[in-house]
Amino acid sequence: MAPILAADIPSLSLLYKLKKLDKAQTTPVAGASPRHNDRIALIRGDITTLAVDAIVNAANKSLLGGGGVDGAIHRAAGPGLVRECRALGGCDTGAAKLTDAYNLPCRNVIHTVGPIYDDPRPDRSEAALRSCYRASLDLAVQHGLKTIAFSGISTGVYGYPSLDACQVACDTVKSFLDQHGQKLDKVIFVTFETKDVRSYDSTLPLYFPPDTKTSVDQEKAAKDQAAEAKATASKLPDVPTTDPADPDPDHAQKKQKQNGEA
Ligand code: AR6
Repeated sequence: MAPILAADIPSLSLLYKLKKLDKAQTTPVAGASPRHNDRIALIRGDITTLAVDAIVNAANKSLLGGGGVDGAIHRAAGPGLVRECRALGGCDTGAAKLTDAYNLPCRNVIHTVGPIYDDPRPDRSEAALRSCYRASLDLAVQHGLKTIAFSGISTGVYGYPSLDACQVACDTVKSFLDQHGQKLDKVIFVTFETKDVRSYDSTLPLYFPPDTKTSVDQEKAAKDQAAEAKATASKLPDVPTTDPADPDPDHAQKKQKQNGEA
């Protein structure tokens, strides 16, 4: 499959314009605005096909590979990746480490270790998950990586409920962009399973709402255009309902003859 370039991954601004993403069904969170909508992007698919600066791997503490997205990344990268990971000495939950990408089309892989969801103490899981996003974004900026794609972290075998994890992801990325927005060109959320697609479709508009000013302007422009078209149409002559009379009666006969000859 041909790699997908960062520039070809639709931003939220575009998704709203194309009506591929609805505005929030409830009031957006406090402080939410459309200012990051050109920098946030959403795509459903296999993260290993993205030709971005960094993809973020939902790894385990060993960093030596596993199932899910971790397995897919190691398979696509080839054996060089696990060799480099062996030298890293593992990674703590909530932390992140950077490697080369080997056979992957991206430049680097950021490996982060999400929490195994702790049902009785969800606040602990939330703090660790927040830390994964924050540490990954920090690493990207430190290394001058401008486009970063996140798979779901902990939302597979680690059991973090998809909607809750999505809220943490959106909130942490929003706070980061509020502070360091200009240091990143694109933060891409990559969904894979339907549950995550639904979570992002309903949650993104709460943190990154559409630009209603633009929508109102666009609506006004469309109305103005329609009114202008109506006014122009009213000035046009009526469409004839009968054939025009031929000013040359011989011509009519000639035409009939020609048609008969043809
Ligand atoms: N591209 C994008 N997203 C994917 C892909 C893919 N190719 N494959 C799966 N996902 P998981 P975790 C999504 O289980 O819960 C591993 O064994 C998937 O739909 O990969 O953090 C590690 O070694 C889900 O939303 O990671 C660890 O031991 C998300 O990726 C453990 O699993 C994360 O699911 C980590 O568990």
